[in-house]
Order: sequence, then structure tokens, then C-alpha cells
Amino acid sequence: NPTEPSFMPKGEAKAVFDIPPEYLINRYKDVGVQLFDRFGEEAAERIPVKQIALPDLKRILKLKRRDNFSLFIPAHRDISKQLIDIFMGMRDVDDLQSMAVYARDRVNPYLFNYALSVALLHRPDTQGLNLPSFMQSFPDKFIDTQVLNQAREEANIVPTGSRTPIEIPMDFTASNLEEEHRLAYFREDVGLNLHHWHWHLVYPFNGPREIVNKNRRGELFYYMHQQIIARYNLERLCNALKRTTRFTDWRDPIPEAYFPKLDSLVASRSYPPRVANQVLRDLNREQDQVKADVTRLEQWRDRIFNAIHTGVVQDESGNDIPLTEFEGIDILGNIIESSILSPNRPFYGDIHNFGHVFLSYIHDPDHRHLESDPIFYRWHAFIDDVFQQFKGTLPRYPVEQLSYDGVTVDSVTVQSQGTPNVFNTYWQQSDVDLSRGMDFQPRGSVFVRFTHLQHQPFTYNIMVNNSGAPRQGTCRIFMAPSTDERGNPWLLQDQRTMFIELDRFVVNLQSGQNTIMRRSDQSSVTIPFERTFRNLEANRPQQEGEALEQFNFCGCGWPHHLLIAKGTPEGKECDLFVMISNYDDDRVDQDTNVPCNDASSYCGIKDRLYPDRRSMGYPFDRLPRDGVSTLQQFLTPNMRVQNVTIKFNNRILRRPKQ
Ligand code: CUO
Repeated sequence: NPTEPSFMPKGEAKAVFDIPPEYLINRYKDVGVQLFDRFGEEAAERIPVKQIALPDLKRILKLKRRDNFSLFIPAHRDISKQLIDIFMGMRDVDDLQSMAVYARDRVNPYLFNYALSVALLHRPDTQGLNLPSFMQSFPDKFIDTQVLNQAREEANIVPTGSRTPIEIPMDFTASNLEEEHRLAYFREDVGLNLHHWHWHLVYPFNGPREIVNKNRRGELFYYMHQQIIARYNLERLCNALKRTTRFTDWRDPIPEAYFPKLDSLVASRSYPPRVANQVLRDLNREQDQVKADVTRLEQWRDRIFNAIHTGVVQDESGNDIPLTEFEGIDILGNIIESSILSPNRPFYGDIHNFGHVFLSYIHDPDHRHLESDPIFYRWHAFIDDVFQQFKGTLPRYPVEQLSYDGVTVDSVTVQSQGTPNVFNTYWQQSDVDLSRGMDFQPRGSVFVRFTHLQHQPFTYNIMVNNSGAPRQGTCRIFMAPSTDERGNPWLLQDQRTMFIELDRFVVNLQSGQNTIMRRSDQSSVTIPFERTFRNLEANRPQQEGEALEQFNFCGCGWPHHLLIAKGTPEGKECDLFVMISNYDDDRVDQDTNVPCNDASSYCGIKDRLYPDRRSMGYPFDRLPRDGVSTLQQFLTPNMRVQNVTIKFNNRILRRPKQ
């Protein structure tokens, strides 16, 4: 499509590329000039495309335009690495643009989008570019087919300006009769899926080493996904469902059925359903060079468990690498995911990625892995359990390490509207523009209106006594359900994996009494709605300079509207945990004053070290010390637990216009 500048839009103004005739693919060669004239009329700007010596794309083009693209397929990985290398290797931005223009009409669109995004994120000379959101480019990955059809119809019939948003019905993949369906609002949340997509863009497991090798990326793979599961489980408990069960019996039928309602606009076909009681099958797909059987997956698993229990892994030359107290989890993350940083991929394999492949091949020859599918969570619950087994082998934190002498947390209050220590949740409707990812004629914005969870803004009010000289601390805020699915009190060894991180920030403590106030929207976990759906909100003016946002990185961050779980109409009881740890043991000396540094808990900070020296998930990442069986017994004076409730109000409010 010669009209869409693929990565340099300036506001709403249309621009066209002046494409060298050699760049047009054959089917456009004859009509190229007319096309250009037709779209050129509307264009405010013509962008010259420099002609460069073009690399051979033959191997990359083995993945056809209409094929689906999955990084979990080794052959696709190799292809994506080649394309990333090509984009990374371009001498300057002009050459890169030229290459991108050339590739765009030839290369598989998902692959193109992925490789170019990775390159733009990592090239030093493209740090200021703005990109359209992935959701805008590929709405079919996120939105129900029926809604897309309606949107297309609206665009065809109704002129721009008079179009009304198409409402996405809530819970579109099944009826409420099916239990698992109660969680659809979470699994199908577009913001959650965008966060996950961006996370994997920022932390690819494959590609040039300098891109993959980011500070503690293996550990963050473990922690970010651990938190997704913890959050999913809390939502499940709010909906009277028990925690998700690990998918461990790989030879047994899978009871969960799944009926995706998404169609691929690229592949022009729908994703097939998985009926109940399907079984994993050995894979042998020549076309994708995938050959693996379940036995192999089991072999990898056994080797990894063996490494965990002996505390050492072997590299490819047979040398022992110890899984140490702090760095072991990072090595293990790279082994299990696996990434190219795994010290021995031939031996420990590629268990997590292949699990996704096996599961998606059951019903989906296009091997997508859907975050909206319950089995996705069951698989990651298994993966998390492997990590937890390792954490179980580590020394427990002793009291001396957990406490902060002279620092006492006297009280914690959450203030929202109404009763203190009550979080209030409800449904909210928001509009996003889909037009970039769909071929509308005439063009212009088409909005869809979707319904998502939301909470009222709140503030933490924390009273801290410091009996010593002024000093700094890290305030860590977590929350977990107060009881298990049967309503019984927890053993901390079980409750600890249920804690979801809400915030982490540095505090300056004066001598004596301190009052710490912190607003919910400052959370180090989340990004604001506007950032999740960048460029998508209704007619938001594009400000100069804002184009300098760093697209990919900035899109990583838990969606703020899902910070708090849904709760229940009666009020779901939770334990709010606050800890002030000694900043001397936490600090990482570096300048973190860079764009998009505000969602570091799950995403880190671009080009920086992870900004907290403690193990991720601290202090709940390990088993409690001997003699401690409950959360209360775990507490040292610098920690405090406040009982809170999450109250859900079943009404739908429109997002206020800003
Ligand atoms: Cu993010 Cu499996 O790694 O979904």
C-alpha cells in the first residue's frame, strides 16, 4: 500500500513515498503511477525514497505473505533474525527507510512488523520514532471478526465525522454457561495482550546477541509471567473459580475447549476451535521444519529438574555452571524460555516455546498462541512451577536481611472514594480507532467501543517511624487474597506466589514520623490507558515532541485499568502488604531519568540495568524462613499488612472525555 508511511507519520497528515519503480512488486508495476497519483492528491507530504543496493530476500520470502508468523517456529525465528539483521545493518535512516519500503510489499506482514519494530527499538539512530500501535496495524489479532465486519460496513456507508463507535459485546468468546468464560474480561483484555506483545518485543529470545542480552532478561521472563499468573489467579478467586491448574499431564486429554472468534485479516481465514479432550500430538511438519515429539519435551523437563536439584547446569562444552543465589534464576530463565543466552540449548532444549507450539498445533495449524485461551495460563502455571521449584532450593531470607533497623511502618491506609481500605471497581467503556489496520474506502477513523475493568483512583497513606538519621528506603507494595479458594487461611508458602505487585518506589525518610502519600496512577507496574492505546484514542492531538516517544518500550507496561483485580459485589478480602527495605541494599547506581521509566517492575528501563538490586518479587520470591507459617509471623517492624477489600460494582461507565 503506497499511501501509508510505515513508520514516519506526521500527525494526521497523509504522506506518500516516492518509490523508485524498481521497488514496485510486479503486480503494481503497471499501475504504480496511477496509484501514486490517486493517493498523492490527498498527501500533504511526499517522502523521497532513496534507491539502494538491495539485499537478496529469497530466504526471507520463504514465509509467504499469507502465512501466519510465529517466533516459536525455529524456521520463522531464523527468518526473522535475518530480516532484523538486514534492518539493523542499514547505514543510516534513509537506507533503512528505503529497505523497509522495499520489503513491505514483499515480506509477510507480521514478520515485517516484528522485525522492523525490533530494529527501530534498538538502532541508535531511530530512538525518536513513533510507530502505530500493533493493535492498530493488526486489529484482527485482538478484535472479534463480527465487529471488524461491522466497522468495515460503517466505514463504507457512513462518512467520516458521522461514524459512531461499534460496540464490542463483552465476553465474546463463549456464553456465561461455561465456567472459564467468567475470566474472559481478563484474558481478552486488549491492553493486557498489548503489554504481553510489547514485552516480548522488548525482550526477544532470538536475534542479534546485543539485542537479546539485556540485564536480567531471563529473570524478568520468569517474574513478569509469574505475575501474570498471580494476577490471573486472583481474578479467578474473585470469580469463584479455583487457581488455574498446572498443565503437567502432557499425555492426558485437555478438558478445556476453546473457541476463538478472531479471524486473521492477513490469512483470510478463521482460527479453528479446540474441542474438549484433545491430546498433544507429536509434531512433524516439514513446511515449518518442526519435528518434535512429546518424549523430547519430557526429556528437556527432566534435565531441567535435574539441574535445579543439583544446583548446576552444564554448558555445551560440558563445564558446570552453578545456579547461584542471585544469578541462577536468570540463567534458568534463559534455559527454560529458551533464549539464545541459554548456555546449552541442544541439551536443555526449548521447553517453554515448544509447549506453546504443541498446544497451538492441536487445534491451530497456524500455531498462534492465544493469551485468551485458558490453556495458555495452564502452560505458564507449569512453567512458573518449575521456577518455583528452583526458588525452593534457595536460602530463606533471615530476619536480619528482611528488617531495616529503626524503621517501623506504623499504619497503612488506602483512600479511595468512600470507605477507607476499600478498592472500588466497575466496568468502563472506551473507544479506540481501528482505521489503520483495515482497508477502508473511503478512509478515516472508525472507532470500536470496548468494555474493560476499571477501578476508582486511590492513594496509599503510609505512616513510617524512623528512629535513626535521615535515610532512604524502597517502599514495596503487594496484595494477595486473604484466603484460599475454599475460604481457608493461607500458609505463607502457598500465599507467597499469590502476591501481585502494585508499586515500588524510593522514599526519603526524615528522623521521626513520616507520612508517605502515593497515588495509584504513579504505580511502577502500570502504564496509563493513553499509552497502552497510543494514537488510538478519539482525535487526540499529536503534540510536537511527543513523537519522540519510544514506541516499543513505552508500550510495555501492565495496563493501568487492570491494576486492581475485579473483586466481588460483597467485597473480596485481601492482604495489602507494605515493606520499607534498606535502600543501601536495593540501589543500582545509574541515571534512570529517561523516557518511559515508569513501568519498570515488569518491563525494566530501556538501556538501563533493572532498577532494583533485589531478586525480583522480593521478599516473596523464596520460601519463608523456618518457623514461619503465616504472613503475620513473617512480618518484621518495617513491614505491615492491612486488610482491604475490593468491591465490584456491576455497572458500565463511559470514559470521561479529556
Ligand atoms: Cu509470554 Cu509464553 O512467554 O507467553
